[in-house]
Amino acid sequence: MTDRQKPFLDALAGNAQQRPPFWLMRQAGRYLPEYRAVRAQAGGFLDLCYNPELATEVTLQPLRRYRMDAAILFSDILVVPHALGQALTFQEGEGPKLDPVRSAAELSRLRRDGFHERLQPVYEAVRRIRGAIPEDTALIGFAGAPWTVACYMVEGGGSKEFAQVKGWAYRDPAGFGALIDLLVDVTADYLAAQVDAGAETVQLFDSWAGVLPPGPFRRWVLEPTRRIVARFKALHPTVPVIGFPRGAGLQYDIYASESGVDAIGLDTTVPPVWAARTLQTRLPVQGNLDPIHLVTGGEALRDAALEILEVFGGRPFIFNLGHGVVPQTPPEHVAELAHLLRAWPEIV
Ligand code: 1CP
Repeated sequence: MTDRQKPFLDALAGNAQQRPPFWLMRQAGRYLPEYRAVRAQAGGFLDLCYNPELATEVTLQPLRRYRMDAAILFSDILVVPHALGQALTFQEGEGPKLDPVRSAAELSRLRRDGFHERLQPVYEAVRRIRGAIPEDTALIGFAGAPWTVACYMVEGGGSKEFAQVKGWAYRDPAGFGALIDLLVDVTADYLAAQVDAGAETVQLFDSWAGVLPPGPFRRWVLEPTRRIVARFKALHPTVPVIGFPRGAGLQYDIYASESGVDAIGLDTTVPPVWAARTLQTRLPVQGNLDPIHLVTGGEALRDAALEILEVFGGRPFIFNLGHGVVPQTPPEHVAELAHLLRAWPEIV
């Protein structure tokens, strides 16, 4: 099947679709009972990420229910620091915990040799998923962008203030820059290896792009993204890259024009009319329904989805959420949304 026959890839190539293709960030996960069953069988969350058979199964689960236009590899952005040798655990209900790296001297704890060997199970999952998805469904690979991955590596887990990671970046930009440089290199190679294994596009998740002021945004979000895209494109010139600089606000504009990404993911706070005029005239956009609408459901969900479709529908567009599906989402509400998206524009 050619790209033109996969609506998701066709939209990424810059062609408007009669019915915009869709997928949902975190479309696999705890809101699905069948995910919770496999997760219990796997042991820990990381065991699931490194088990090609089970990672394939949970990747396919949402497609069976909702027939999204794209599958996203089931994994996590934190397998990259883990493969660099940083200790990582996921405690039930608590999120990730890492042994923090907070100075140039501590960078020596990270090792690049063996990186791809440790990630072999992920590449194997990509190969299996590609072989198992329907013909008209595309496969998305992904990684965290350096700034966001560094946030977890330096803070040692989730954070509210980002005081440790910002503190290091502001106090010692050369030392912190060495961590970012390392992440640029391994992330570009990691994404390229996912493509070698069968991924047809890749998304860079910069979930914490929105916490930096303008100067540091340029240096730690925009520049590293630009370098990853350049290094990745040297290996795979025709494979599209989707950037998702969550919370970037007014900086979405320079991110769209300077990062080199082929398409841009909009978070929930981005006004669609502004984005249609300012960003979508330059590149395909993806987004941006508030995931809480999938918790609420009903008329509010329907109205919000239709509003997004009406604003972005005539140009290259991929329908998605503005952030990931949350665990308390009733699966029936996702079914209602999928039904609406498959019926549009006839439904209105
Ligand atoms: O208990 C469980 O089952 C673990 C919950 C979970 C899941 C389902 C985590 C832990 N990660 C994932 C999968 C995941 N993570 C995917 C799978 C593909 C999909 O279906 O979309 C993806 C793309 C991610 C990416 C990810 N992990 C991001 C970027 C996107 C985002 O949500 O902002 C981030 C920031 C992470 C870190 C992470 N992993 C897991 C948690 C709970 C977190 C967030 C921690 C925090 O709140 O800071």
